[in-house]
Parts: sequence; structure tokens; C-alpha cells
Amino acid sequence: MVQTGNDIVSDWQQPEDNFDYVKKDVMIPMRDGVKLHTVIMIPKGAHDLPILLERTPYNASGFAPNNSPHMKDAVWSGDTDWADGSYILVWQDIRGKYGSEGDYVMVRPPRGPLNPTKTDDTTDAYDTIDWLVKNVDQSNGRVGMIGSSYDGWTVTMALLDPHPALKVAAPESPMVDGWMGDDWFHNGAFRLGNLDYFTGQMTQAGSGPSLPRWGYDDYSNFLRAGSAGAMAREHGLDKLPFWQRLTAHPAYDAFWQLQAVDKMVAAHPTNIPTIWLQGFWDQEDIYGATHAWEALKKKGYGDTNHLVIGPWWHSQINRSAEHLGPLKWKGDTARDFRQQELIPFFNQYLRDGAPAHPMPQAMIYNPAENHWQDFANWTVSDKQQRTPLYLQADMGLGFGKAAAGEDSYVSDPAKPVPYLQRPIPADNEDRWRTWLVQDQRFVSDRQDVLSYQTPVLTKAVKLEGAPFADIFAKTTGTAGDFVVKLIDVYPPTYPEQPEMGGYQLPIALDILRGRYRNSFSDPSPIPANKVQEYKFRLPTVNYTFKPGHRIMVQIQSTLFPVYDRNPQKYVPNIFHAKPSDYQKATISIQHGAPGASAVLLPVVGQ
Ligand code: PG9
Repeated sequence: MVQTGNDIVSDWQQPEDNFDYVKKDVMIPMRDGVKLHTVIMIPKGAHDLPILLERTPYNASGFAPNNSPHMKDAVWSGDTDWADGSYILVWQDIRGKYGSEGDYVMVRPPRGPLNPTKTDDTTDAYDTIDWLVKNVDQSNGRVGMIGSSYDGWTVTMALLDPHPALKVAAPESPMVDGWMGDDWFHNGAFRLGNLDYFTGQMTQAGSGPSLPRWGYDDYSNFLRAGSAGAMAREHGLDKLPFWQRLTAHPAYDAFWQLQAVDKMVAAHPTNIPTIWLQGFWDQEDIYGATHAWEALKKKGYGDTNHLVIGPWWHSQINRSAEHLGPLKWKGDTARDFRQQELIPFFNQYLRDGAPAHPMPQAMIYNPAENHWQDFANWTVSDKQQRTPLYLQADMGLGFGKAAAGEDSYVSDPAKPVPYLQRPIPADNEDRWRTWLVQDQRFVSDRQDVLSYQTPVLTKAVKLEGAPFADIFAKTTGTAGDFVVKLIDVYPPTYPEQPEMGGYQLPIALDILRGRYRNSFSDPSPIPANKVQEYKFRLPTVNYTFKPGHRIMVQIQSTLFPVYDRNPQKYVPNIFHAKPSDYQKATISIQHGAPGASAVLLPVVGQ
């Protein structure tokens, strides 16, 4: 009857006789002695199997979260298709995160001017692969690497000086250039959601908290805080070394240039067969895969490197993708791609006797036609010929040049244009994932949003490539941002899906911080009341505007709180803008002359 002692035993092991796999936690030593926590799942009875490796800052143990006797059910959704007994699955915590030793450096730059140590994620990947092929007896000595977003970035780093056993790779939505167009900034405009990410990632080795909120609506929460710098100070982010570095480099200086992965892969091009993959509406890393792939193609490596753009939100490749918001696809486009392309592509390089699985140079979904399209020679270049679609009088849009004129609006930083219909809850994943396909009618009647549209199209307009915004504008301020959206306006009635009648679907949108209009590295104030050109690239598309639809271009100066507000008065560093720096400005968009504002479209088959 006595109940004393310790009911918790220290050496209990779960009996795994009925499991179809063996799971091991190991610490793998790197060349400097630091050990990295690694989870290895080996199908029972396996021999001569390839290894699929993912390196992550997001908790390696969390990739096999379920205590199931079946490997397929034990792993997370992104790995289910790989867990059929034909791969050894390996997840590793990168340095300093979760179970790994060492210091964590946010997207650690490669050895060199920004990293004077002897290790980086290239050497850590190399040392890990070396250990795995020598110590996992069931392996056939061949490794593939995969991972999305940050984990896509770790794949790209492994490719810079790959271990000979690394035979194939797939960076999925990799973060490639945090300043130009991935997570941190877009063309110099800072993305406020990073503040939550920074406390989550850099206040603990595990998972830290997000920022405290005053209310349900993030529009009000961020507006209340003032500048990004003020919000960061209020919540203690100014103590984080990476925040200090980031805010000390608001422009595209050497700090950013030296850690841009597209520049690095161009300097160390790889012949390892690689699929560079991202979402068409990738709300976090829409820049990376396309630009890294373009850099490799330019270097003559377009045969072994493939570009894939699916009709997906960020990382949706690892989940089901039958639809994106209201857009419905034919079947599960992510599962089908994984099963019919990605895995056979990996198999051919990793498994003896696997059939060849050639892939086209690029595979890009056409969301309007609802199918994949293969491209034997996909080319996007800044100098490519594009067809201008001009802004015209009376809010018109057309391929003919317009007469001189302008349209004005008052941009008030106290009332920025929301990126989602309010309220915008902080933790609503679904709304964040689908914001890039949201119907833009919720803002098109605002006085500070200009909406130009073509007449109803009588012929299809097919785009293949990257459109450019080429806007001529003057402002009464000395600073300002330009947001340009290319939109497909559905017919007013749409019988096959009635709720899509009149829908304004963004196809490509982006922002330019006006101080960088002439140089990303060398900002300059905007001369007040003088017409300036604001030219910038929009995300890559493969899209058909169908007859019966219209093309719309929307222009506005804020997109909040995705992007921090521009005070519209030139200050040296917007992170430190004071409340009194924020001022209204009148923006006048020109058409015809002195500048013919347009979006430059990569139209094919005209
Ligand atoms: N987009 C996230 C990220 C990547 C790289 C750096 C910071 C954030 C992610 O989903 O991992």
C-alpha cells in the first residue's frame, strides 16, 4: 500500500518491435567540434537506401511529430510521400537552434567578410553529409537535400561547395535575398511581420514568443506603435544583435550584397541536378527561387537547374493544394507534383535502377488556364523586350500611348491602405497565406488607390516572364513608396463560380521604396514636385488574361502592415523616423507626358 519513491523511471524505452522504422537522435560533430542534433528515421530492414536530408532552424524533432508505429504516419505532411520505406529521412537542427550546440546566426553569411569563422552552413552541410554516409550503415552513400523557406536556404548553402555524396537538391521557396524581395524587405520597404519572427527565432534556442498585441486588429496595433524602430524598442528587439545589424543597413549595401544567394550561386555555380521551386503567390519568398535559377541559367547551368512555379502560397508544396483561397485547381497540385515529378526526379539520381525522369528547364503553372506548362527555354532578363500597357485618361489602360495628363491622390501615413480587409488578426494563418489572391475591390474605391483598367478584352493576353512597373510620378513630399498591382478583373457575372463575378485578382504586385529609384545602394531624397521615374520588376508570371476579362493596374503608396510606412519626408533611416516626420503627400501619377507610365508586360504570341 506504500506509495513512495519515484514513479518516473529514468531509463524507459518505448518497445518498438511493431514499428516499421527505427528512429535515432544523434549529435553529429562538425569540423570545429560543435555537435548538431540530428534525427534519423530508418525503415526497418533497410539496406542501400538513399538519404533525404533537411537542415532547419525550426526543430528537427518536430518533423516526425507523431508517435506512430508507421513511418508514413509519424512524419509531417511534407514528408509523407518520402516515408514509404525507400528513403532514410534525416532532419538536423542548425547551429544554435533547438538541440544543436553552437551559436546561432540568422541566415548565417558564408565564410568571408561577414563571417570570419571557419564554419558556415556550407561546411555544416558538408560535415553532416560526410558523417551520414560513413555512419548510417543502411545508406547507399547518396544524399538528396530538400527544404522550404529557411530550410530552402540551407539547401542553397550546401550547393556552394557540395559534398560529393550530395547528388540532387530541391530548394523550395528559398530565402535568397532578404533585401530585394524575400522575407525582410521588398525593394527596400521593410516587412513588419518580421518583428514577430525575430522574437520567435532569436530570444530562445527553441521557439520564442511573438510580440504582445494591444488589440485584435494588427492594422491598429502597428499604427499605434509608430515606426518599425519604435515598435522594436517598445518590445525589446533593439537588444537583438541581428536587429541592430539589419537596422544599421537599411540600404542595399555590401552587408546585403555579400549574403545574396543568387550572387553566391553565380560565383559558385553547381552542376548538381536541382529543382528551384516556389509559389506563384508566395507571400514570403517570391523572389528567391526565380532569381537564383536565373543567375545559374545566365552562367550556362540551365540544363541541370530547373525552375518550378506552382499555383501555391509559401511552402504549400508540402501540403495539399487543391485550391488557393477561392482559386480552384485541377486536383491536388502539390501532391501530384511531389509524387509525379519531385520524387521520381530525386529517385533517378539516388536509387539504383530508378527510371530516368527528365524535367523541362521550367515548369510553371498557368493559373488562368489551370494547367502546368513546360518550357524548354525559359528566359527572363531585365533587358528583354516587353509590351507597355499604358495608363490613360479617365482611368483607362491600353496598349496605345496616352495623351498627357495626371491623376492625383493624397497619401496619408495616418491612414495607410490595408493589405487585407480589416480586422487583420495577428495569428490567422489562412488569411496571411492567401492575402496575395485577395479580391482588391476592398480598396479600389479608396481615394488613395488609383485603379486603371482596360476595356473588356476581346482577345486573350498571355504573359510569360516578369512584368515591370514603370511609373512616372511627382509628389509634394521628399520620400515615398509606390505599390503597383497587376490585376485580372473577372467578368461581372461568372456562372462557373458565381462568387468570382467581378473579382479583382492580383497576378503580380510589389513595392518600391522611392528613395531607391536610382540606386538600391545609394538612396536619395525625391525632389518635391518633380516628375521622377519609378521602375521595378514585379514577380514572375505565366498567365492568360482571357477574353471577357479586363486588365487592371492599381497604384498606391502604402500596403500596411505588411510594409512599414514611409514618412514621406526624407529621413536618413526610416527605422528611426519620429512621429512628426510622418506627413501627408499628394502624389500625381503621369500618363502620356512628361512620362508615359505603364506596366511593361512580357506578352507572347502577339
Ligand atoms: N519565410 C521564412 C523565413 C525564411 C528565411 C529567413 C527568415 C524567415 C520561413 O518560412 O522559413
